[in-house]
Amino acid sequence: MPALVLVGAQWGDEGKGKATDLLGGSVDYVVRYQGGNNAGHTVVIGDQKYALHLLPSGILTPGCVPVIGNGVVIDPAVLFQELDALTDRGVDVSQLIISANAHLITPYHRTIDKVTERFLGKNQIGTTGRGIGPTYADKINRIGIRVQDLFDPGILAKKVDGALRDRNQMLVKIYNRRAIAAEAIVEEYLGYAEKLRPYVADTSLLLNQALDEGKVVLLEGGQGTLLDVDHGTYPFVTSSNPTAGGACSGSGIGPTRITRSIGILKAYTTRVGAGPFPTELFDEDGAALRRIGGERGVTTGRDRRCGWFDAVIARYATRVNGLTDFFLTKLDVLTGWKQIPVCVAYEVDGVRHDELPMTQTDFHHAKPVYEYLPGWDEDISKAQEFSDLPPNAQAYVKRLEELSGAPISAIGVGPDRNATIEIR
Ligand code: 2SA
Ligand code: GDP
Ligand code: MG
Repeated sequence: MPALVLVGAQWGDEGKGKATDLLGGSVDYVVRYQGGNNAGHTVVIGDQKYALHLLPSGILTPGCVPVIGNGVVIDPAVLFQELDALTDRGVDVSQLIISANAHLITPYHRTIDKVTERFLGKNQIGTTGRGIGPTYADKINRIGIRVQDLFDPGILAKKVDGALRDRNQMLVKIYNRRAIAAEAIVEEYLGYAEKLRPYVADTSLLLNQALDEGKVVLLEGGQGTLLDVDHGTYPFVTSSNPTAGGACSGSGIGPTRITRSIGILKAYTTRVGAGPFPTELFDEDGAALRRIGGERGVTTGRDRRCGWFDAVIARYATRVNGLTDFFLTKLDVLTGWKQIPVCVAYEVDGVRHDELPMTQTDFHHAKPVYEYLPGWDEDISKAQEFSDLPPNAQAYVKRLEELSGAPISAIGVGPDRNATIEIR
């Protein structure tokens, strides 16, 4: 039986939290497969708003088992803060399962994230400062700390000591910072061991057994396609693979199990952090999208950069994720514009590009080629059927579908779980 994957089709914050929550009722497991508490996934249920960072959005659906897969990086202090906050609000978190192979973010990863960013000056990536990049760097360097290491104090002490040897030299000599003491970190992290133990399992084994039994597994991506370390706007990316391929390596599920790959696509574009963004707006339209769309980072509170819809990016997301369909979100935010520009291609030094340019240099110089679609004034936030939308809104959706290369199966017209048009 199937696994399905849900990925951000742009630079993140497309509304993946809401989409995961929507699907939660029809799936048995929801799995985070990459990233960590850099993510900010918002779910609105009636008058209750939840901001999830590390936990899968499926944690809010009773009966659905939330899983933190091996590809995720975990800050244990944040994990317990998030679990406690949900418990205080009456959410049952006892079903959570955490991979023994997931890597741990430590205070030195957070410190290195912050000092390296500061050192880059105006060339900053604009990271969330949560220690994500340095933790993945240690994983790839084979000096990372994994969840299972907490259950072997000798190994933990050896690993923290080993990792800090080089890191302390760097902190002291290059960044003029104080060295970090290994003992304090080992003591703090051993303190998490018994609290974590009940949640820890071989998640790959459990998920594959669940699939064998006919259960449905939803793999929930964080960030987005253009923030992928391989397929995104490198180096202005996160340090993991949010794209659909990452769902396999980050969960231990084989690609033949995945039958659906859903791209979450905002009806316009946003980005938080530095890096190229061809349709970015620096005028009143950009400010209006930010204001009406509430475009502010869920984790850091930073203003998001805003721009018009970019179909080149949507087509690219279809291709690199093998998307079967899209959820189009935040269509309601576009109500009130006389006409809405849609980027259909780029121009780079006088040459038209219908696909993402091969080189970073060309992408940095890409100028959008716009098509202008007529807008609508009617309030669409109560629409429940596609036919409830005004004709110009219908035409906008149809054109985006045509340009993006995969069918749109749901449309978001408001933050609430129910403010959704499902297209059958
Ligand atoms: P990092 O911290 O190493 O992952 O940062 C590297 C880049 O990835 C971007 N990034 C994000 N972009 C959009 N949304 C994210 N989550 C939060 C949200 C962001 C926030 O939901 O609003 O609150 O600022 C997210 N996480 C990472 C980041 O901006 C860097 O460009
Ligand atoms: P994620 O990281 O992809 O889960 O997205 P975020 O939660 O960071 O940002 C999406 C924001 O848009 C959240 O505040 C959601 O509540 C909100 N949202 C999601 N879908 C819709 C929609 O269709 N319309 C409106 N107006 N807001 C939406
Ligand atoms: Mg977000």
